[in-house]
Amino acid sequence: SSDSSARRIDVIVVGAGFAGMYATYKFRQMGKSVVGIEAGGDVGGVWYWNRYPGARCDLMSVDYSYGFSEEIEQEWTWSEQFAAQPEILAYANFVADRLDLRRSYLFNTRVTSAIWDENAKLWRATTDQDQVLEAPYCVMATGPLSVAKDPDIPGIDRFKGRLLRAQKWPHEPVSFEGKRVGIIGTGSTGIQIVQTVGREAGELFVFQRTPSFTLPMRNHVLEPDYINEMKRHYRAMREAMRNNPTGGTRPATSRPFFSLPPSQRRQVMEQAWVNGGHTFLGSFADLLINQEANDQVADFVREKIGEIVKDPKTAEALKPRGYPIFARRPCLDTEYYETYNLPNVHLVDLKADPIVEITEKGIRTESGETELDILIFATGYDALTGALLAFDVVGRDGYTLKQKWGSGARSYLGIMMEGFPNLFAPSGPNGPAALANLITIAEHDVDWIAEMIDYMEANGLTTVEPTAQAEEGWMSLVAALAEKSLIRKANTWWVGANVKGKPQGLTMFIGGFHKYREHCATAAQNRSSNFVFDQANKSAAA
Ligand code: NA7
Repeated sequence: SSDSSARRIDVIVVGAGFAGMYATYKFRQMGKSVVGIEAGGDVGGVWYWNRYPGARCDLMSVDYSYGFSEEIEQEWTWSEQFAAQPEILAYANFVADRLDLRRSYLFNTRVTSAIWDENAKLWRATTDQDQVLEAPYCVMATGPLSVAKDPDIPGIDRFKGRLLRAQKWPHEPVSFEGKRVGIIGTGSTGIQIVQTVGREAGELFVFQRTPSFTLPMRNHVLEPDYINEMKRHYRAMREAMRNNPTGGTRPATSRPFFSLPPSQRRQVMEQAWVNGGHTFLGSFADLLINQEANDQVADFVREKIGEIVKDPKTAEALKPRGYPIFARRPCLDTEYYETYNLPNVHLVDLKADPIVEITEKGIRTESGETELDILIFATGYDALTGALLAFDVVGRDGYTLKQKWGSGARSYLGIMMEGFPNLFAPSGPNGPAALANLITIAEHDVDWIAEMIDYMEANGLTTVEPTAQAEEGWMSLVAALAEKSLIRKANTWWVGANVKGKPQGLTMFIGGFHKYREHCATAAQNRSSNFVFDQANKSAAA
C-alpha cells in the first residue's frame, strides 16, 4: 500500500556527485521521472564540500571527467593536467547547466530512511525536510568518501580557536596570514593542505601519526596543442580507459620489477620520479604483490625524502616505514617535502610525542601544549560503507543493511545486494572504487543498471536482486584477490582500519577496472542464474 502523501516517481537517486548526476541524466533520457536528493546546496558531491586550500584531484583531469557526451567533451576545456577543486566543481556545474539537471534535485535535503515496500513493490524514501518519495527503483549514489571522520582525541569540543574540517570547508576564504595553525592528518588531504597552508601561515604545526608515501605530481598547465589533440581523440581515449585496469589512460605494464637489471630499475624509478608519481605503478606490474620489489621502490622514495628535507630528524620522521608503499593510496604532491624546509613549518612526530588531548588553546602532546589559532582536521572518512550505513536502509522482510553488513559489506559486483530488490549502488563497496577512476566506474555502473532496468521492463519483470549464490561467488573472488595483495598489510580506509569498531577487510575488487567490466557483462549475460526476478510473486505462488 502506498502512502497517499507520498510523491510517486520512477527512480529515486540519492546524491548529486558525479555518479548521481549521471544517473539522473541517464534515467531521465530513458523517459523516467527522477527525483534526486542531495545534502549539499548544489551539485558536485565531494567536490562541493572539500573546498580546503590546495584541494586537487590526483587523477588527470582528462581522465577524471565524463565520457558519455561528446558535446560536453568538446565544449569543456581543462586548464591543468591535474585540476584543482574549483575547476572540478565548475565542471560539475557546467554539466548540471548543460543537461538541466538541477530541476530534478532536492538540495539541502538528506534521506533519513529508505524502506522497501514488498506489497507495493516500491522504495519509500523519507527526507529530513519531511518529504516522502516512492519509486520502484532506488539508486544510492552516495559516494565512497563522503562521511567525514573526526579523530578519536579527547577535548575536541573544548578548543576555543577556529576548528576547520577539510571535508566541510567554509565557502568563504580563510586567511592564515600571521596565524598559528595546526593540522591533524597526513593522508592525501593533509598533504595538500600542508603544502599550501605552510606557505601562507605564520606558523604551521603538522601533527603526524603515520607518514604517507607521496610522489611528485608534476602538475602543469595544458597547452592548446595538447587540448586540440585530446579533443580529436577523446573517443579512442575513452575506449582505452574502459580497457585499462585503472579506468584511466595511465599505460599498464606486464613487466615484473626484477626482470630488469639493477641499473635499469633505478633508471626507470628516476624517470618515474621526474615524469610524475602516477607513472610509478604503471612502470612495474608486481609492486603490490612482490614484497621485495615493493621494498626497493619504498627505499628509493625514502632516499628522495632524505635528499629533499634538510633537517635530518625531520627527514627521518617523514620517511614511512613498516608498511608497503602503495598499500595506502599513494599521494601526489607539489613540493610537499620541501615545505618542511620552511622556517615556519614544524613537524610534530606523534610516534615520539603522542597527542594527549585537545585543549582550549590548542593541542597537548606528552611534551607540552602547542597553542593554536586554527586547528584543521584532515582525518579521513568512514569510507566505502559509511554513507549507506548513516541512515536506515531496509530491504525485504525488514532486513536492514546494517544487519546485512554487520560483519563487513557484502554485495554483488559492488552494485546490488541480495535481500534488497531494485536497490542499486553505483561505485559501491566491493566494486573497484579507490583503485580505479571513480567517474569511469560511475558511468559504467549507471549504464549497467540502466540496461538491467530496460531488460526488466521489456520482459514485464518488476523486481530484481542477486541470488545469494552469485553474491557469495563475488565476495569469494574479491577476497581471493585481496589475499594476494600487499594492500592488507597497511592500516588504511581501504581495509576499514581507520574507523573504530568497523569490520576489517578489503571491500574492494582489486582485479582492475577492465576485468570488473567483464565480470559485470558476464553477469548480465547469465541473468537467470545470477539474479532472481519477481521474487515475491514466485514465493507467493509457491
Ligand atoms: P586518509 O588517507 O584516511 O588520512 C587520514 C589521516 O588522518 C591519516 O594520516 C591518519 O593517520 C590521520 N589521523 C586520523 N585520526 C588521527 C588521530 N587520532 N591522530 C592523528 N592522526 C590521525 O584520509 P584523506 O582524507 O587524507 O584521504 C582519503 C582519500 O581521499 C585518499 O585516499 C584519496 O583517495 C582521496 P593514521 O594513518 O591513521 O595514523
